[in-house]
Amino acid sequence: MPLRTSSKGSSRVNIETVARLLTIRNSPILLRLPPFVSALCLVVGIAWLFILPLNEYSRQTYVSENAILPGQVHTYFGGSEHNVFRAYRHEVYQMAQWSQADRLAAIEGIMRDIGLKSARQPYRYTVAGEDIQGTNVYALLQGPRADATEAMVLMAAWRNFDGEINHSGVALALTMARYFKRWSIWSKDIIILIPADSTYGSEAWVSAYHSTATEVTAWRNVSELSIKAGALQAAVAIDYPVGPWGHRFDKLDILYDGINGALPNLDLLNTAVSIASGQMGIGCSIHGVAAHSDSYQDRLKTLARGVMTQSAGHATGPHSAFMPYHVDAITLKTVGDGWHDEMSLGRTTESIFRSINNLLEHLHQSFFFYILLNANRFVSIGNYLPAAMLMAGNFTIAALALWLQSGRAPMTPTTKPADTASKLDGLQLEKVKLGDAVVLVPIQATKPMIRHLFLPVLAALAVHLFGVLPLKALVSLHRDYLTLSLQAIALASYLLPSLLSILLVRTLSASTQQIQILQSLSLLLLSAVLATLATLNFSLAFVVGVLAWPLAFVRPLFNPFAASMTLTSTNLHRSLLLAGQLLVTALYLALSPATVLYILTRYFDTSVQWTLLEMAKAWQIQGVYTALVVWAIWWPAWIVGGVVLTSSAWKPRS
Ligand SMILES: *[C@@H]1O[C@H](CO)[C@@H](O)[C@H](O)[C@H]1NC(C)=O
Ligand SMILES: CC(=O)N[C@H]1CO[C@H](CO)[C@@H](O)[C@@H]1O
Repeated sequence: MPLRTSSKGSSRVNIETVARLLTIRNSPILLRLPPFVSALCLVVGIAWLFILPLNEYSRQTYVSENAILPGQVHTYFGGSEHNVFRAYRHEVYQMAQWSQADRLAAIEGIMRDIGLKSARQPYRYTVAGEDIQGTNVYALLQGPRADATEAMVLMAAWRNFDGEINHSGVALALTMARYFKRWSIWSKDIIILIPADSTYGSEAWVSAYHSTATEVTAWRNVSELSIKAGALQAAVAIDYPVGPWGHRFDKLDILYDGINGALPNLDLLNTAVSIASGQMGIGCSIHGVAAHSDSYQDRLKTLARGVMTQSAGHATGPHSAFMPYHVDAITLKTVGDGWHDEMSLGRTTESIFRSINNLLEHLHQSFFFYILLNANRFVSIGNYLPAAMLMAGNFTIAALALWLQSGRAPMTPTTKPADTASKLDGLQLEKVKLGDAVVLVPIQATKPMIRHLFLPVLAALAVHLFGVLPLKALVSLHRDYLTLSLQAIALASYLLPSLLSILLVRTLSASTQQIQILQSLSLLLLSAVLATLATLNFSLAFVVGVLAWPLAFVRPLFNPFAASMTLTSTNLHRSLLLAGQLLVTALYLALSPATVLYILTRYFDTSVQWTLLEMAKAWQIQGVYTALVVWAIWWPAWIVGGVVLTSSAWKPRS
């Protein structure tokens, strides 16, 4: 104990302070505290999301980039363009009945008639035995004032996100192209893109746009683009899924989630919202919450849907593929029955493009990290990030507490010194010689222990590496075997912990301490990954944090008291502890990654095979890392939780 003493008197004071501190350090309260702090983090973290919809924690959106000037221009789209649109719509409707080759030729023909250079891009992906192929058509409109360094993209996928043929969207994009061609104001090039399919067509196009050489592999054959322009500034997709006879819509649903939860600059979204609602009088919705009354409930519902979508990390429209390339992109999707027609949508699109055209540089002023509560209300990262950090903190605290525990063994009564002198605050004290003074310090309830790290570190590494197996199986097997392999993984998930703990405890005779260290390491890794992930994809970190929470609380099942070493456990305390353990165990068993996947497919009313196939395609083609987080981070941590839970069952009885 490094005590600096100048005189006898102050040394006595110091020694008394030390004795007090030692009392606190060993007080049963402090030893029991971590699980409560851990639980508090969890509760506060979840409660945090529920206060975000309040006015105090969210803000009205605003456009911070002055150059955009949303809605400041008069739009001219209308009148004769309406006839052009009707003609194109009719043509597009007919094309839907033709073969792909005829259709591509017809679309290219229209583009050439308008006076644009057009090109095709065939692509083909083979994932899980499924062929995804198509041919994108696109055309370049060279801005009369452009210097070929910047471009904007206007898209309308042939088949929209729901797989419907998007007649009016394609017709409108072609009409806009014809209309834009006559203007001399463009200081950026405009690319008109008709991807064959909303998700993979745009993915193939944008990835080819950003690569110089495309290599052909067994599963990926994406052709190079024969026409390219400058750096893409922004992309806007139109999704106007109505049949040949037209249809008036009520609102624009603005889709903005990108791959892995990346978001476009908030200014682009604000520009679209302020043009549509301010200038054109078209209401805007977010995440399909069409009847949004700006009440607390509606804001919370929007937030919840946003978190769900972002945590899945998959594409939500043609715009999603652009985000990984740092191109801000959104999709305008018409919804509902109302009185707005294609001309209003055309004018909105025109105004958005003219706003982007005004930009002198990439959108950079506003936020890239936000949660929307409504089309014009958002929460910025500073306000929501603590929720995910608390989730990660919950695991850190549990890990540190386990680490501290693993370094101390309970003192057996026989080793108590005989000259136990007196009692202070209910603690037993012993006389200790400190320097030339004799002081009373509390008897140590525990004694320090050397940690044996080799086995736990090796086990933690092995289990995490093992996580590659389910990941590999689920992303590379043929689609027919996906459901079966998930069943196998679910079964293995429930058997593996017991097998591993037999191996560790019986064969390798791992001690209670080593199991504690294993759990501590695994939780530490989980918390570090979640904290890092929170800054990239807040929702995924948060959702995994919530689903994995029992892992912070699982303790050896048949010996629940070993972990909480206190001298003064009463019967009530023991019963509470046991009840808590049973609750945690039940939740632990219910919340395995495979079980959660089954529950989610039930909830969203999709088939397991479809979900797994989509996950495999998203992982392989678009690099969606949700599957990696689930199988290489959450799943191993869950397995370790099970090892901890069952470890005491295999302990040889002495
Ligand atoms: C890749 O696609 C192109 C265009 O469809 C085709 O010509 C080529 O043969 C394909 N390559 C392979 C290896 O399949
Ligand atoms: C041909 C086709 O798929 N048309 C669809 C276009 O979108 C409308 C409305 O969503 C559907 O009802 C049509 O079937």
